[in-house]
Amino acid sequence: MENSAKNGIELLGAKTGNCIRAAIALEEVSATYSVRKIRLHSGEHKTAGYLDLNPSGQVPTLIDHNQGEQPLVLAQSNAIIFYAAEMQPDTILPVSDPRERARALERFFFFITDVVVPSNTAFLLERFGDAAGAAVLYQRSIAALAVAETYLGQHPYMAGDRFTVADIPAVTIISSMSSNIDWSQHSLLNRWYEQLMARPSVTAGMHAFD
Ligand SMILES: N[C@@H](CCC(=O)N[C@@H](CS)C(=O)NCC(=O)O)C(=O)O
Repeated sequence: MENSAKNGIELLGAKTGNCIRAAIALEEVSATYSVRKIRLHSGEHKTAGYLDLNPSGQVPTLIDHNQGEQPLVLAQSNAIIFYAAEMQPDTILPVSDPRERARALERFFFFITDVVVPSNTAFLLERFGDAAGAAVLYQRSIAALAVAETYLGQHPYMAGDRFTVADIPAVTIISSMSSNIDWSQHSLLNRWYEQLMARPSVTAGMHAFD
C-alpha cells in the first residue's frame, strides 16, 4: 500500500459492514472524503504501510489530512462514526437535548453489542468450523431484533423522530441478515428498513467501496 501525501479526508476500506457504517456516517454529515480501496484478498491490510496506520491490520481506517502537520488517523469504525458526528453537531448525534442524546447512544450501543458483535463472531466461528457455536450467536442477534421492533413502536427511527447514529449499525447489520429474518414478525422493522435503504446517505455508503 502506498502512503503518499494526500489532501482532505480519506476512508480506507473494503465492502464490509464496519467500513460501510463509517461511510454512511460521513455521507450523512455531507463530509467531503475520498475512498481508498484496500484489497483484503491480497492481504493489503497486513502490509507494513497499512499496519503503520492501523496496527490491528483491519479495515476501516480514516485519515484526516486537514488536522495540522500530522494527519489524524482513526482505526476504529465506531470512532469514525463519532468523528463524523462532530463535523456537523446535532445532526446524527443530538446535542441540545440530553434525553435524545442518551437514547441515541443507548440504541447505537445496543446494535453494536447485542446484534453486530454476536453476528460477526458467529461468522468467525463458522469460518473456523464451529457451526453449533455460530448458530447460537446468529440466533441471539436475530432474537435481539424483537427489541428493535419495540423501539419502532414508539418512533419512526431507532432512537426517536429523526435519523441518528443508532440507525447506522442497525441498517448495515439488518441488511446482512435480511434473508434470515422472519419479516412477518417484524412489520415495523420492515417499513423502517425499506425507508432506510432508500435514504441517499445509506445508498451512497452501501456502494462506497464497489
Ligand atoms: N473493531 C474494528 C473491527 C474491524 C474489523 O473487524 N474489520 C474487518 C472487516 S469488517 C477486517 O478488517 N477483517 C480482516 C481481518 O481481520 O484480517 C472496527 O470496528 O473498526
